[in-house]
Amino acid sequence: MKKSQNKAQTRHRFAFITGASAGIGEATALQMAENKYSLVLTARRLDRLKKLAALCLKAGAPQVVCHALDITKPKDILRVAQKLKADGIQISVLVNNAGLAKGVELFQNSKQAEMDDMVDTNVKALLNVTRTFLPDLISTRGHLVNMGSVAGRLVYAGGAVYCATKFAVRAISDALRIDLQGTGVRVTNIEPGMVQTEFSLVRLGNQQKADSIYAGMMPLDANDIARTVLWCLSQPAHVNITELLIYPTDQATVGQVVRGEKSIKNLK
Ligand code: 8X3
Repeated sequence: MKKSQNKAQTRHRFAFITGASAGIGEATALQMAENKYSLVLTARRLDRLKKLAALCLKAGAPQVVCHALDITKPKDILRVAQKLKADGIQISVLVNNAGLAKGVELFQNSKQAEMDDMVDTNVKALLNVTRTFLPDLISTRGHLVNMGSVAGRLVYAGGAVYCATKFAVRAISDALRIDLQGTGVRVTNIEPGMVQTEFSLVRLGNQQKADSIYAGMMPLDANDIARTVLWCLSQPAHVNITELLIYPTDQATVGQVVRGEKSIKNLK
């Protein structure tokens, strides 16, 4: 057997998840594990990733590796990619989940650091991670899943920067679908509405304010979104779910939310 054939046989296919330490990333990792995916879990919080890795192995993932990664640092992305290559790990699913919102002030009152954080993480880092692993995705006819948002379709007061970044995620997804035509790589943009995770706490910096966003209504949870990711991945190779907008039943559009007795949780 030729050396190159031997090498090809020892390469293992993995799903790479950014922001896997909590929320949608964590739930997606666990559901992928239940569906027998091998996983590369990345986030800044390595201690949480290690705990999650143990759960994923228990849930059925054949192999799980963890890497502490700040995706806003291009050199760190390359370091992780080189390590994976050296370990014979090839990425066939990339879930660009990491992202954040900071602040809800009108743009004229917004802070430079918050703007940088959102643009650097939601746009530049997503592009850098994607470009790094596209060769793997192309050679495996893989699947790129971007975590967009309803904020990538509609704008709202105080959302100039966050919405711009999610509009960018939608544009990147649509443009890559064109660039990747003929490679077999699928590109999916998931666009959740209100999901109760650490998202609002990170955005508002205060648990009480974060809880008030979901008061009296029934938001989506991370597992609801993870389930849609798995459904997109489970389609046959000729089917590409290009985008999926998912609201809680209590949300009709941005800012239109029923609470209290009209909430799905209280309907008689
Ligand atoms: C989060 C949805 O409506 O808070 O991506 O912008 S929203």
